[in-house]
Amino acid sequence: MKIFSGIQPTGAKHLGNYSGGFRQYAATQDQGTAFFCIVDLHSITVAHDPEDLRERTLDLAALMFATGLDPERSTVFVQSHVTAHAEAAWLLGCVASYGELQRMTQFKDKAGKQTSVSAGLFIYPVLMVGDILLYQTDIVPIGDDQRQHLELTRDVAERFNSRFGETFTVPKGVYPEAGARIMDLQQPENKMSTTGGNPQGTIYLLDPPEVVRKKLKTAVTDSGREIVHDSNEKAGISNLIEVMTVATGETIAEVEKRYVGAGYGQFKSDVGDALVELLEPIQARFRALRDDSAELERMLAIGAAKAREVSAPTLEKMYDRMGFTRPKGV
Ligand code: AQP
Repeated sequence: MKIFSGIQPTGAKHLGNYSGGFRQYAATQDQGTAFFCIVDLHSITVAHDPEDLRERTLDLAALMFATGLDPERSTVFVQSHVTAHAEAAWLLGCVASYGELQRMTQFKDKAGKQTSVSAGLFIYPVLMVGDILLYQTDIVPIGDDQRQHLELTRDVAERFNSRFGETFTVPKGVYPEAGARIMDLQQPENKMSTTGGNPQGTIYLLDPPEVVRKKLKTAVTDSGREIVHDSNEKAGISNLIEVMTVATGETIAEVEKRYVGAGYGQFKSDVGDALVELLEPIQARFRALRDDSAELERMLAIGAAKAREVSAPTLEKMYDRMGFTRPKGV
């Protein structure tokens, strides 16, 4: 089985990224041949600072290993180090339709918040389609916000296969049972987000313990008392229950049972403690890894070499099936 997922080196990574991303990467890496990609080409779809992008790329690599990716088992690499990704995006951009891309809700949300919208932001889902298909991926561990992009990937793969002949495995998305969409602690109707969220309602993975505890204490809830999961009526408390499941590995029912009769104040404080317990060892591992940039760069270079080797035959097949001549005899 082939596993692939990508994550952007944009901004500070948050608990939502941990829930839908990092922890699923570590959990799925044992199920087959796993590729985890730092999608730096995606990061330039919005205004960015070049120096910041370089630093964030290494930060993200360190976080991926700190949250449990094993370089012996998983291929961790940077998207721009493997030129097949940019090439596949062009070929697949001529298979995906303008109408499909116009329907992407993430594009509509992000474009609505900016005065200048790059063409890259519009076509970025096609880059993601290529990222996944180049590895003949069976499963893609992601959060709920990526569901529509994964559906697009499946549609484009099926269209390519029927138009040009069987070329791609059609991948399936894998979503966490609880915590597939962690919400902002201050605005529980919105997802916890790098670009669109409220920093006070966002738990960053590198937040110090006292900051984590404070953000939990001031989390928005409702006027009730019961710690029960009901996303429609009790969005804030339901989100905190899911945060607790992410921190402890319990199910929603187990958390509810443990807090029968307890008040919101105690619960919020316990969620804060559980998160600190989860994050402290990750932060310690992160600091140790990040201190040695040369070693991180070496690990990423090994990952890129493997990713190039595995993606190249699929890219060749795409060119061939689409009728391109290829350079020969040189
Ligand atoms: N709130 C979330 N709950 C669960 N999973 C989430 N993910 C993102 N937000 C949540 C998952 O994290 C993985 C990596 O995402 P990404 O950093 O590449 O970018 P994103 O999905 O666009 O989300 P961000 O980081 O919050 O950026 P914004 O919102 O600014 O675009 C993905 O698997 C994603 O599903």
